[in-house]
Order: sequence, then structure tokens, then C-alpha cells
Amino acid sequence: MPLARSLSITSLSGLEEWDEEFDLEDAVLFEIAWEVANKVGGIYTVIQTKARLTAEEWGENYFLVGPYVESNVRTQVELIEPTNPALKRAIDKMNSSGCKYAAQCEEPPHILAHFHEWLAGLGLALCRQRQLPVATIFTTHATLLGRYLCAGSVDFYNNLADFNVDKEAGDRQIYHRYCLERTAARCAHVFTTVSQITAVEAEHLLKRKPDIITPNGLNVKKFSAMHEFQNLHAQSKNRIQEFIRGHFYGHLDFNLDKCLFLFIAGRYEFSNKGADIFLEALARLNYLLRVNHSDVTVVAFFIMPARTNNFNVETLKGQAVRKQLWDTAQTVKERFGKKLYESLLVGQLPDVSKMLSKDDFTMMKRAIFATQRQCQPPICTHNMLEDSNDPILTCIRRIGLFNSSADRVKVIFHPEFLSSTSPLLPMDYEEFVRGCHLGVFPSYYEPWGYTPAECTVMGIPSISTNLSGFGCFMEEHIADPSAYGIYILDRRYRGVDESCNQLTSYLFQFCQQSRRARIIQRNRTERLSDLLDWRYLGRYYISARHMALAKAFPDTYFYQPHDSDTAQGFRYPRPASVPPSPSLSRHSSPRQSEAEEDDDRYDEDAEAEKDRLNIRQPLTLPSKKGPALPYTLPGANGEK
Ligand code: G6P
Ligand code: 1S3
Repeated sequence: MPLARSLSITSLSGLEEWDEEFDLEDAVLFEIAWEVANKVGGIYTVIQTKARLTAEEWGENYFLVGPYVESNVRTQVELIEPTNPALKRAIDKMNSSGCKYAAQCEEPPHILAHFHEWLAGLGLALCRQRQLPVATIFTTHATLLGRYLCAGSVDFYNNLADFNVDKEAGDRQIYHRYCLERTAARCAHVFTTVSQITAVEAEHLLKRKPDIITPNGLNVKKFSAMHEFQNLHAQSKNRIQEFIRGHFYGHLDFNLDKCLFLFIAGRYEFSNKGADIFLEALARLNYLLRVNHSDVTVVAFFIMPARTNNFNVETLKGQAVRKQLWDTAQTVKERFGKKLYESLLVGQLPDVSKMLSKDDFTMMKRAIFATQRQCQPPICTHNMLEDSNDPILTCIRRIGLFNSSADRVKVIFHPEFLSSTSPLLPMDYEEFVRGCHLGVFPSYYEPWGYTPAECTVMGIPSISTNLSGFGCFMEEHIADPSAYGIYILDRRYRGVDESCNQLTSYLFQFCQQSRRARIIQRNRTERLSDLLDWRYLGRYYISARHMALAKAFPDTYFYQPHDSDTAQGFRYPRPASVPPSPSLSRHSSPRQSEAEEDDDRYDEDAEAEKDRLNIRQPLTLPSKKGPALPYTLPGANGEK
């Protein structure tokens, strides 16, 4: 007999506790999405990271439904028999006769079905059309039409209210998909989306105002030692540096210790994800670093999957050459060590001129000879199938960032998601992010944006925009986001060129920070992670589910919004250590004197404690209804 469940979400760094009592004894939850155990993009992350909290609330009455992809089932799914007899009968019946509705048992549970995105929307539409006793939720993570319109040259945000949606969808040959999405949104008991900016978009393009906003969370990993994430940064950075040593072999004329790693990652939508203005800003940054004779070198990684025909030879060769140099150094070191040991054993100081033999020199010369290279270090790590039309490569050709010695900004395009089994850069995404210095996500279309959120929980600063769900959310909840390493680019009120200048200036300022300033900033960034934890944000999904059950089964469930519905949102105050004087505080990144520049032994515990005390104020933002939706989206400068 399943127990009535109640969920208590405990306090996180002063964020409000949330206790929920809702009798789910006779309810069953199905969550349906194309990305269940099937990684395509961000929705996979939503489902995968949220599963633990949802399972805490629903126990064995929680089911995820996704496409059957043999390879994914083998690697991600543990096959078990259902324990609930009603479900077992339904599944048996489905197995024997195809996917027909078959739950005609005596005491059916109350079914709640949560559909994500238009791909799952057909199931929702059929549930409603056949009048099945199922409470339904539809969550859209982007609108189809929004994505298509933004990818073109349309001034999207200034014209949201005026689009002839049917015509626009028809013109782009997505009318059938658009209809499915709109139907699902319209006929769900509860309609949700991931951010306020997408709520406004949905209201105009799908013609329904979302009932609740369900921001995306993450499972935040807490380390017992407070600075463990800093150590992880140093370890992962070393591994990226190794890759750089190989990639730039023969051209390692820059100081790796003064090298900053920037990256952009995500679905390959060149202008929607802001790869266009990132490249342009990098070209401007290159100029600024050169004319200012900066000793900093920036390596910007583009991790965006495109169609390729495997790694290219030059890139693989780079890692092979590096390995050969390493092996040579180890061999010579061993021989040297042996001679030294033998000399000490007989009580003599070694004759340094005889420590290296002719063979040693020949071996070292050969290894050095192998590092000679006629071409520049490659931009792209793979053989691209559409090399001549590829937007990133085309733009690089235009702006002339070719990894030459004079360039202070180098670019590496890795058109495949990262993997710890790669022969080139054997790191998974999380390790890679930890080793970088700054994530750059200047998106034009970004309903939420997991990439900067992932950076935040790992203590890595990021740049997002005020057209992304994440950027707006952080702007709303943090008094001085950039002091915490959350830079929010203005793409709403500025033209592309102006936004690009702002981005260049953020990047240039970042390059001027000392190591110590970066360490302080990372500590601050990491302190925000509770705000993005599912233990805090999961409450909006919980509210959506309770609302749907109450709408579909009013005799059994009652949904009452929290009293705090009208309360103002919580804001993280400025960090205690930011200089109070306006002239100094203009740079909200931490700054210090030249003498302290490279002191990485800085202990920030005292500052952290001050900030934590400062942060401990009650949070009154969330409610069962979710945050209030202002539904005013000031005009964005859509000049693209
Ligand atoms: C972490 C480590 C330090 C290291 C620093 C490098 O804080 O704990 O030992 O010096 O990272 O920071 P950077 O920003 O230069 O990669
Ligand atoms: C969408 O994935 P995308 O990268 O195509 O869903 C994500 C999860 O909700 C969201 O973070 C992202 O902004 C959307 O664009």
C-alpha cells in the first residue's frame, strides 16, 4: 500500500523552506519526453537531474516514458518488472496488442501525465480528445516558431504581438508541428514554460499564457572541503593545458600560465546561441590585447556539434607529438636519475657534463625535430562535412582569427560533444567546464540556458544575456550579478554592434583580472549554487502537478496557492567585500594591488562568512502558484 507522501524542502543558504503535504496515495505520475534517456539537448538534463527529487515525492508511482533507442536502453536503463498490478496489466496488454489504452481495472489510480515539448504533445492531445481520466501538464522548453523566427533576420522581440503565426509557420514549413505544439499547450490542464521571457513568447505564439513558470534546476554537488571546487579547477585546467601543448606544438610561444580558457557550448544554432557575436567580440579583444601589449593569451573553445567525418590528422598528430615529447623527457629523466643515484652511492657529486649521453641528445633532437610544423595550429579539430558553408568557419575566415603567433586570441572549434574517451581531449563536459575560466553564452534566443547555470554551480563565472531565461532569473535574484561572476549582456535594448562592444569590454576586463581576483570571483560564483538547486526550484514543478490534479479531479484534490504569492522576490545582496566607494565599485569584479596580483594563497573564508550572514534573510519568492508573471516585455532591439 503506497504511503501518503509529503515533501519537505530544507533551507538552503537562507532560501525559504518549503513544506508540502499533498496526499498522492492513489496517484501515478507519468512524465513523457523525447529526451528521456535520450540526449539531444537541454531537456535531457531537465529530466535526468530532476528525477531524484521527483522520485522522492512519488516513489514507485513515478514513471518516465521516452523513445526506445536500443543503445540508450543498454547503457542507461535498468530493466525491472512494475510492482503496481494495474500498471503491470496495462503494460502486459500494451506489449501484446500495441500501444492502446488498456487500464480498465477496478480501481484505477489517478493518472497525471506530464508532457514535454511538441514531440510528446500528440499524446496529450489524444488524452483530451478521447476524454481519458488523466490530468495533463504541457511544458514547452522553447516554441518552435520562436526558434525558427529568431534564427532568421526577424526583429523578434519587438514584433512578438504582431506575427501572423499561421502564415509564419506555413512559410517555414513547420505548420503541422506548430499545430501540435499549440494544441498541446491549449488543451493541457496546466501549461508551463521555463522562464518569463518564454512565457511572454508562448502567450503570443501559442496563444496561451502559462499557468506556472518552472525554471530549470540542477543537482548541486556539495564538497565537505569548501575549496575543493577550486582544486578541481586547477586539476582540470592542467588537463586542458596538456591538450593545448599538443594542439599548438611548434607554436607554443605564449605563456600557458597566463592563458585563459573561454568557451561556448550547446546546440549548434549560430546566431540563436550568440556564436556570431562571440566571434566578433573575440576579434575585437584580440586587437585590444595586442595594442595594449598584454601578456595574456585567450584560448576560446567552441563546443557545438556539427556534421563531421572524424578528427582531422593534424589535430591527432599534435597530441601524438606531445606524447612523444613527454615520453622522451621521461626516458632521459630516468637515465639521468640512475646516473645521479650511482654517483651518490659511491659518495661523489656527479660530473654534470657527463650526465647526458650522446644517445640522449640524439633522442631529444629527434623529438624536437618532430615539433617542426609548416602550418598554423588548426582551428577545427575535425574534418567538417560542410566546411565551406559552416557558419563558424566562414566567420573565422572573415575576421581572420587564424591562430597565428601574433594573435593573442586563439580559437579551437570542437564540433562534437566532449567525452572522457576521446583520443584528443579525454574529458567529460563537467571536467572541461571546471578547467575553464569563463563560459560565454551571448544568446539571442535562449528560453532558459543550462550552460551558464552549470558554470555557476561549478564556481565558474559566465556571460549570459538579458534575452535568456537564466540571465533574467539571475538579474532578478542578485543585486549585483557581475560581482558574483554572472555577467549579463544587454541584447534587449542595444543593437548588435553595441552588444558586441559590451561583450568585448567584459572580456577585456576579465583578461585584466589577476589570479587572485579570479579565485575570489569563483568563490562568489559558487556561493550562488543553492539558488539553482532542484531542492529549491523543484517546488514549481510540484505546484504544477498539484494544480493539474486539482483541475482534473476536483472531488479528490484541492489546490491552494501559497499566501506569499504577492511577495517580492528574494535578492542576493552585493558581496560584503565589494568596495563601497562608487568609483571603485564600478568594477564589481574583485580587484587588488599589483603586489597581490599572483598570490593564489588567498583565504577568502572570512569574506565568504560575511556574505553568508548577509544572505541569511528569509526568501519569500516561491509559492504553489509559482512566481507572478509580470507579462511586460519591454521592446528588445531586434536589429540583427
Ligand atoms: C585554484 C587553485 C589554485 C590555483 C588557481 C588557479 O584556486 O586552488 O591553487 O592557483 O585555481 O586559478 P586560475 O584562475 O589562474 O586558473
Ligand atoms: C531548450 O534547449 P535548447 O538549447 O534548444 O531547452 C532547455 C531546457 O529547458 C533550455 O535550457 C534551452 O534554453 C532551450 O533551448
